[in-house]
Amino acid sequence: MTDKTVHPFPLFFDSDCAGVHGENLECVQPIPWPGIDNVNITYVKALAARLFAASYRSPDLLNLFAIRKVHLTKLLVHSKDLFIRENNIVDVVVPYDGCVRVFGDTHGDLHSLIEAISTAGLPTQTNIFVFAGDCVDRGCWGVEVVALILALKLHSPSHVFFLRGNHETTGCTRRYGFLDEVKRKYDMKTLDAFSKTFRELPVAAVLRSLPANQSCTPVAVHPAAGKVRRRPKRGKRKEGPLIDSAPVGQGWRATPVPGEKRVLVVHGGLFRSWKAQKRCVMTIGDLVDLAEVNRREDDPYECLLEDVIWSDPSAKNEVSCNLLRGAGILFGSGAVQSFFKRNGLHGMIRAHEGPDMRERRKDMNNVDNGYSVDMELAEGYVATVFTAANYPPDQPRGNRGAFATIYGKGTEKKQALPEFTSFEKRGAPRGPELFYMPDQSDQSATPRNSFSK
Ligand SMILES: [Mn+2]
Repeated sequence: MTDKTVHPFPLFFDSDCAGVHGENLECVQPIPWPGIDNVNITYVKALAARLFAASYRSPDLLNLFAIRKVHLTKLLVHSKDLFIRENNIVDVVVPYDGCVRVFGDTHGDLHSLIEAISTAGLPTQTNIFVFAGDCVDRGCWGVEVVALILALKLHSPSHVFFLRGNHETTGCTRRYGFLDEVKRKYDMKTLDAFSKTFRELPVAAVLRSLPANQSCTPVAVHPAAGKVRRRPKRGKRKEGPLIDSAPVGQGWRATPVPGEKRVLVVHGGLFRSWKAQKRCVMTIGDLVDLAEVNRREDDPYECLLEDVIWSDPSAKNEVSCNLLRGAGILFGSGAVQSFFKRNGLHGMIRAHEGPDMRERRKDMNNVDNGYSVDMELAEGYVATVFTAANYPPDQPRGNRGAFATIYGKGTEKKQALPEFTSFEKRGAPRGPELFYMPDQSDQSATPRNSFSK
């Protein structure tokens, strides 16, 4: 970081924006809001440069020198308008001559995210991005990570997708640091804007590799998608307005096209059916169930929505409660085989488990390289991808971060498994630890870092 002429991330920092190396932050002015119609790649790069520079300084300076509160709110509100229009399951056609990149948990690790995107290339119509959730909490730069992803989404709505993880919820953000981060950098009103955007995030993507060149087929988004009818449910529930479901096939295609390969992307994994109203019933649901549920909850703590963001694969061939998490289920290969057959799937890429979690699950592969192939079955595979390198920040395990790539059928890449790209973290501030502590006492979480207020 001493050489001011060569930046470690030239893809992002080819602009002549002052302060891209962190040392020159005093030169940086907060980026002006370009207007919703002018969120172009120049703007995204200039924003990334400021966020990167600000990561070397006190969190208090983010609002002053990188991105003003009113501007951050614009990103949140405008992207929320896009997410509202997306179905629970977004339909992603893998570009025939291109690819889809799937990114796992980043947990406020801005530098792993920048490293990953620098390797993957910027999103285009032949380089589609799917973020599989858990962008906030624990790391110190959750605001920055989300701001960058939302800027990419606004720049390229049909080529960037952001799925909800279990940390994009009110409960987790209160306990695992994001609340304290946003309070420190902005205020509670801004946190509220984050929460309102998070509750609109879709929860799954189906990546479809088509046998013929249909790469330019736009992803259909129905105006009512995301505002689907709530299933009747016992007990007291806050009822939102009832809006007719988006027709199946608009926004999500239930029936596979002959010859296509379909890969499901979710944060956690398989989920129980709505029929399993009682928690002891372990009936696995189908994509149709997931497509029809009302996902707009601050804290999804009901079978189906909770499971999809909390569940983990298991080496045991059964479905059981996920006692380690206290939420979601553990699903074995039998459930996966049946689920894949019923839903015409050939694979599942999920995130959710970093090196610390896998340390506690000795019968599963480690994720030291940022990924793990958890199941290889005749019907398809289950893989885990984790993008934050050297995680968790308070007790780093030295792991590499990674993302997964699914190539289109015109690229002559083997399709049996995704391609995984691992990387070391570079360009991160050095020195004392930089992280937020889980709130395990009456005291609220505080950043344990070298910045003093
Ligand atoms: Mn998670």
